[in-house]
Amino acid sequence: MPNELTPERLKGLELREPYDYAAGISGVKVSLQHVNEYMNFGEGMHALLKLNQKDGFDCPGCAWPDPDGRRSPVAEYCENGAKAIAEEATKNRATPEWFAQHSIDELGDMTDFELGKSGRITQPMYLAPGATHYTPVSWDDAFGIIANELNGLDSPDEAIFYTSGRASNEAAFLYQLFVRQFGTNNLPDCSNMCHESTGTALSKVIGIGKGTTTLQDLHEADLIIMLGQNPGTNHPRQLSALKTCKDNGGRIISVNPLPETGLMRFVDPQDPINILKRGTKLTDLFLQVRINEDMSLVRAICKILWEKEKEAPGTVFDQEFIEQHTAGYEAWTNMLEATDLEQCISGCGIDRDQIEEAAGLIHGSEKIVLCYAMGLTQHENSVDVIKEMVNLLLLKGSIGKPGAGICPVRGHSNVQGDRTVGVWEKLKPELRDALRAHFNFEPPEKDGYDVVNSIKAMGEGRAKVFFGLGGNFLSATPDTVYTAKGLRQCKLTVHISTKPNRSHVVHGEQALILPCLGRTETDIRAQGEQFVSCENSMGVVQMSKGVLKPAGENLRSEVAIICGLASKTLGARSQVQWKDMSNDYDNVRDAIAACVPGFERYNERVREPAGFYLPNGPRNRRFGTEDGKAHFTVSPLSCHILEPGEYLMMTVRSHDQYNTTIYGMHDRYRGIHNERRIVMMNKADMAEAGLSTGDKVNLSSEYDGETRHARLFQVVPYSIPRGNIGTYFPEANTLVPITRTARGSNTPISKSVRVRITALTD
Ligand SMILES: Nc1nc2c(c(=O)[nH]1)N[C@H]1C(S)=C(S)[C@@H](COP(=O)(O)OP(=O)(O)OC[C@H]3O[C@@H](n4cnc5c(=O)[nH]c(N)nc54)[C@H](O)[C@@H]3O)O[C@H]1N2
Ligand SMILES: Nc1nc2c(c(=O)[nH]1)N[C@H]1C(S)=C(S)[C@@H](COP(=O)(O)OP(=O)(O)OC[C@H]3O[C@@H](n4cnc5c(=O)[nH]c(N)nc54)[C@H](O)[C@@H]3O)O[C@H]1N2
Ligand code: SF4
Ligand SMILES: [Mo]
Repeated sequence: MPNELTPERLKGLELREPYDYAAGISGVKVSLQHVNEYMNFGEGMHALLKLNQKDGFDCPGCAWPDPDGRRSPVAEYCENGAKAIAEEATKNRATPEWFAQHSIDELGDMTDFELGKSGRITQPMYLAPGATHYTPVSWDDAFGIIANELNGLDSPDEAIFYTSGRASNEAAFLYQLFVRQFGTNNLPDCSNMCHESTGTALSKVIGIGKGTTTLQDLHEADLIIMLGQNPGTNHPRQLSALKTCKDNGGRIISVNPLPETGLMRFVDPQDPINILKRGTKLTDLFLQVRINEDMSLVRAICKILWEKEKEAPGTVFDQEFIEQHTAGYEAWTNMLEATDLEQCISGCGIDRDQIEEAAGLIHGSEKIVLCYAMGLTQHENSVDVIKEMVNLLLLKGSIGKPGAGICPVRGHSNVQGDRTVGVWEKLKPELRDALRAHFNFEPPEKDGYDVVNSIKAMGEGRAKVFFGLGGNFLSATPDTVYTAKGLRQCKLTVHISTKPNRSHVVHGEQALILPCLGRTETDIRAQGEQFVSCENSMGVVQMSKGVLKPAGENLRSEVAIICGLASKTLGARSQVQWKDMSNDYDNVRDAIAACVPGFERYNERVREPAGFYLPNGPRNRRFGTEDGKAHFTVSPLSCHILEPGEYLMMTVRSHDQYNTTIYGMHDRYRGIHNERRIVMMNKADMAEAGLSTGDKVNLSSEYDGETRHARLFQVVPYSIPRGNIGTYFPEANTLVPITRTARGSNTPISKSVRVRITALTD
């Protein structure tokens, strides 16, 4: 019996030397190969020329910002962006005939790669109770089925409305408005699994749940510290910003359990001289930290700096900044006084000399930027870890001045914007008041379910309808077997999607797929051609206007789908002019401007060529905390007690995927080809466990008396600290326990799962 949750099949592992530089000509070649293989070439080139241009569309890849000023007229994108375009604007179609040819069981037997490559969905599809195949359905009937189920629930809180971070501001705002008028705050989003720990930590200590830097700050920094991030793969144009920093004389420290290629050397494919010089060395100091031991590393650095500060007060710390703008300094230095440096050094697993060197670089820098991503956010103590990073910046006064600040690098292209316009399971009182005043209804007050609580609610039968605005809930979430059980218990599961994915295959009693337009496509409504807008990682809101012909005649925009569904479901209960909203998105933006601070004159400002910056107090040292100060905090160090035979596992992305969408089978930079069911392992650990390269193993994790399994993986020797292993997301998600999450943010612990390895004898 095949495993439909993550088909356990091996493809033929091939190992090569990891790359020693990122991008360069091979990146361009791979971009064009993808465009050529999956798209009509003329359309592909047309789309690429408009990607990230001021009159074009926002890249559906990551949330890295575009330059404010001049943009390259031909190529303001990277390999990842080109792949995202090729994936969305593919010439393949998952038509009703395709669905007729493949039963649900057959779809379940496909790998994620095979499912995604079937192409764009062209027609709303319905899976009736007990049916073996999805069949086409009209939009009207689809809305009727959903409205019926929703209105038949005992309570609005029995429905869950998930959002993935690709949805535009316009779609996201209308979605949360619909959901709140329907009567619930059950608005989990991918952010719950991503930068929720950032939002929780930063709003506490600096009074805003976002980063404080601009692109210019990275260019001007004396020192950039990169922690828990793999930019060569996941935010490739960040490498250009790092290169500019180096060109301007800046330094870079990288902290990662893996020596990621993109952190080491960058060959700018657009700069012939740079290519001839074999590129730019990025990292000056690489610190190969143990998984989840960043806190002991930073604590050690702070302790060293504190000792120096005591010797010559005012020469290391920025005492003026500390005095004027911070709170909690005394408690923090008291804690440093009591800190055992040796314990921190042995905890992080890095040589003392290297830690001293890092402390020296920090000491000698006036302007420090600290960038991080999932390597810091997906652990049990992530909120504390991020606060510890802020401590480091505060002691140097490196926040709220040019060339300095904290830079949580966001994932999905509009994940930050979705949150800004109200997608959150917690409804802020200010937004609640604004929605009430503007739309004349009483929004619900009680917090809704986040991702983890949604899964539990479905698993325990408290939620019965699951609705997804984009994303792939089953594969992206932890504890795949348990999540599947929850989805299967639902009466109805619905997805607004562009392409088939596993969440369509593991379904409720009835299921619907509503196919939508993508970013690349033109969106013509009754009032003419529309555009949408997105907020990037640095808080800039910009318009995005597609250029390609839609993948099918029967597709609708996300905005149109939400408006159609809302009027069908709410009827006379709603006074919102859903039709006007869907005919002319200026109406949606006017509503956002009326309800969300920072969007004043939205329609006017979004039409300016590079968009506009949202307000960000900490950029000007105005901290939105209760006392107006930035806060030093004291947290306990990480503590992982591994039993013999246990390893700490992180789940990471390969170079050839976008989250659960698998572009291909090549993790090119790491030299791992043709196989995703792999375990990266230290050679000494392999020897100790009697394992050789390519050996087949099963993995298991045990938490709270329950054992979870991921079967049939192959061992790959890799440069990784002892006791640590790495696997790919989503194949290893079955091992991530739903019962353990980050304290304060409830984010799954996808980067620190205790795992055992069992060799298979075949
Ligand atoms: N091509 C591509 N681009 C993407 C995505 C994609 O899937 N593909 N996904 C998008 C999304 S939604 C997101 S959130 C981002 C994700 O971007 P990243 O956060 O870069 O993604 P991950 O692969 O999860 O990598 C995390 C990095 O953290 C390191 N790491 C793991 N644990 C630790 C730790 O305890 N400490 C430290 N210091 N490092 C650690 C890993 O070795 C790895 O280098 O990328 C976005 N961009
Ligand atoms: N183990 C482990 N798990 C993780 C992570 C990890 O590092 N490790 N990372 C977490 C993170 S950071 C994130 S953000 C989540 C991602 O979780 P999700 O956002 O739920 O997952 P994606 O794979 O990005 O969603 C892909 C699907 O979105 C649909 N789609 C694509 N474009 C569009 C569009 O324009 N509109 C609509 N409506 N649909 C579209 C397609 O059908 C596609 O199959 O996963 C999390 N899960
Ligand atoms: S860095 Fe991110 S946003 Fe920029 S082109 Fe690449 S994938 Fe797109
Ligand atoms: Mo993410």
